[in-house]
Parts: sequence; structure tokens; C-alpha cells
Amino acid sequence: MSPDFLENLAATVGQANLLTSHDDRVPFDTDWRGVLNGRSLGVVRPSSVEEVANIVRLCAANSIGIVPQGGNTGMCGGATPDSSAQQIVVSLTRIRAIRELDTSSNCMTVEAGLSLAEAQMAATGKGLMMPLSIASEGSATIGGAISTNAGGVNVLRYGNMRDLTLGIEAVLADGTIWSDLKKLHKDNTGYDLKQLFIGGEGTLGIVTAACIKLHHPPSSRLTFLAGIESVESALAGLDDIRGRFGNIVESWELFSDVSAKLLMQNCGYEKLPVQASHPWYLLGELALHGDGDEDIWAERLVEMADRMRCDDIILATSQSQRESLWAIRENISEAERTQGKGIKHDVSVPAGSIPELITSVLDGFEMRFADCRINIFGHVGDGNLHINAIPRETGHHIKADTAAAISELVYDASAALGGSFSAEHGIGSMKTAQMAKYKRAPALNMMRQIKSAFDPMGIFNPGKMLP
Ligand code: 2HG
Ligand code: ZN
Repeated sequence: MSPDFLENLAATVGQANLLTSHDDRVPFDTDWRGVLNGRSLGVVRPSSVEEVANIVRLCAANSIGIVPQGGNTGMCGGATPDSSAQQIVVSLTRIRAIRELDTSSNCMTVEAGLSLAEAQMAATGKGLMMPLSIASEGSATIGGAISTNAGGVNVLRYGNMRDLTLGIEAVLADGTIWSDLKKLHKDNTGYDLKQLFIGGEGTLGIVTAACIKLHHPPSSRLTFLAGIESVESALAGLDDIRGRFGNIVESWELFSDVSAKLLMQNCGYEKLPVQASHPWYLLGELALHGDGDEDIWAERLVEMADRMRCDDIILATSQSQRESLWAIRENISEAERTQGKGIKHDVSVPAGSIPELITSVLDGFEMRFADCRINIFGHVGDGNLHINAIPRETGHHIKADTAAAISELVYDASAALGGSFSAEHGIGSMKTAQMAKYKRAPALNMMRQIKSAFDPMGIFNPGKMLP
């Protein structure tokens, strides 16, 4: 590194936007869960794509690793620097313009640092909807959501970030600004290169803007919370609604009795708004277009509840009730965090195999791991569950060897069912060992070749994703 590297960096972004002191760096060097504490050489906060390109050129010339960062809400450490003090965090949150909101082609071109909530609001302001919704959407950014191919609670109907991204703009390893902000739904002109950056976790380049699909919002939504006795019931209810009414299910979120207890213990809930306690709870939301007659829908839900053998279901009758039902679901991660440092698993299996997955994880679990509880929640409709382990005693930690044994149990169980060890949170620095274990050699080889073609010097997010 040349002695004037930091000076040149400061000249690129302005001294105030290069943070080098410990206190200034800590919020960027630490992940939101407080699990990873990196130590960067500095944090730069560019305000334009040209500044990003200059930063990349400078870092490349000095062999300095670049860690792109959005809202710093990731789950796998993808945006956290290592502890070498040889990497620069590039925070994209100042590059946040809405370049265009095109209501004739139903899409918006936005910059990477815009938060998902701001993008949603802008679309709503024009009578449209940006459907990607995750609990951290107030801070999570468009660039982060693209780089991790975020999923969330609406994937069932609208898909994940990959499905919602029409075009991207990115800065490449030699500082080229590659603008591919197409609005096309169809474009068969060779390799679809943007797909490599979506879910690429900043290892191939820095996403600086994107063109995102928008949808027409439903005229009303039907949101309910049901207490159910089995996971099979949740799948039966989904099948019932889709069989009778087609693709109207926006969300089908499952959580366990353990989640409910954590919410009561750690988030001030006295009880859930259903009548009794149940082994499982289902939060469902249906999108209605035109036919929003509440009485008719209440009857239809009763039929669905019958199929689920459920007699404890509450329907939101106002927007504020809907929001409080959603808050229950969205507070689960926070309830876990308050409980103590646990371990997270974000697995997927074919949706029909969910009951088998749960049985194989829970069978004998308490006997083997007496100090931990398994907290299961997530997106049951698309086969993605969070099977997290948390310490029984508040404030405790799970020991490293116990954590490793639990992770192996969960990942092996999903692999045996043809599943994935990372459904929506990505790999980052936390799951590279699983990449080595569960990803097939030909896939890893192709990934390594792609990485060296795009980033021959290895400056983008070193140590992330690839084992
Ligand atoms: C969710 O579904 C997120 O709420 C977070 O993916 C999951 O905290 C987690 O494990
Ligand atoms: Zn999730």
C-alpha cells in the first residue's frame, strides 16, 4: 500500500466521508447481531457511482480488499471486513437516488443505497408496489438485497430479488461502470450477466443501481393468524386456498410455540391474539383484487380452517390490527437476539418435505442438547425455514462444539431431503465451510473460474462466499 493511499481516498470522497477512527468505524466493522467484529483500514462513503469507480481503481492499485456494505443487516457476515485492517468498507448508503419511476412499464430505477422501505414508499406513492419485504427493510438497501438475493415474506407470489430485478449497474474490478439498467422482461442476447451479481455478495463487483419490477397492489388484503396443531395443517391450508382461488397467497409464515414463548419472554407480549396456546402458528396474507367482500372471505377462511383442523383463527379487521399481527412475526429475530447468542440456520427443502425436515431435526434433540432449544419459523409456503438454536437461559451462549454439532444436524437433515443450507441469507464469511461440504465440486469450480474472470486480483470481498 502506498503511503498516500488514505490521503488519495480522502481526496476522492472528501475527508468527512473517510472514517478511520475506531469509534467511527465500529458500526460498519461489526455486524448487526454483534457476532462478528472486523477491523477495517477505513470506511468510505461515496456519494456517486463515479466516486465508487475511483475508489475501486485506487484499491486495485494498492491491492486493498473492498467490502461493499448496504444497510449492514446481513445474516452471514457478507458485509463485515476481516480483522486484518487491510480492507476498506465501501458504504453505499449515500448513493440513494430514485432515478426513474416508470409507471408505463411498471418499474423503478433506483440507486443501491436506497432502503427497501423508501423504495416501497416511492412505488406506493405512484399507486404501485415494490413487493420485496423483509423485517429489516427500514435499513436494508436495494444494493444489499440484490447482492444477497434477498427473499422475505412475499416470495410465494412475487419471487425473490432475482425475480424482481430487470437490470443492474455495477462497478467492475478495473473501475469500469457497467450500465445494464434495462427494463426488459425478455432479452435473449447471450449470458444473462446481471444474474452473477444478484446473489454475488459483492465478490464480482459493486452493484450501484438497479431497475426493479413493480406490481399493482391488491385492492385489499386478508390477514389472519391461526393457532394450528401441526405443520401439515399449514401446508393443507395453502393447498386449499391455491386450489380454490389460484395464486392469491402473498405470505404463508409459520412459527412455533418456542417463538411465541420467546416473544413473551423478551418482547413484552402477554399472549398472542388467538384464544389459546398451540404448537404452531400460521400468519397468512391473501391479496384480493376486486372481490374483497369481507363476509364471503370470512366464510372461505372458515372452510380453509376446517381443512387445517383449526378452530382458533383471528382475522385482521383493520390496518392497525394487520400491522400488529405482522409485528409478532417480525419481532421473532429480535426476541432471539435478546435471549442470547444463538445459531441461525436458513434452510430450504421442497415444501412438501418440511414436516420430515422438522421431525428429523427435533427427534431426540432435547436429549442431545439439553441447554438449547430449537426455534423454528419462516416461510413455510416456499419451503424455507429458519431452524435456529437458542440458549435456554437468557443471556447465555451456545458453546462452539455444541453449535457445530447442531449445525451439522440441521444441514445434513436438509441435504438428505434435497435441500439447501442457505435459502435466502447467502454465504458471507459464516457459511464457507458449508460451501466446501455441501456444494458439488463442478459448481465450486465454475464459481472459482467466474470469480477469477471478473476479479483476477481478488479485491472484491476477499474471504467471502468461496471456500
Ligand atoms: C426472517 O425471516 C429473516 O425473519 C431472519 O430471514 C431470520 O433471524 C432469522 O433467523
Ligand atoms: Zn427469512
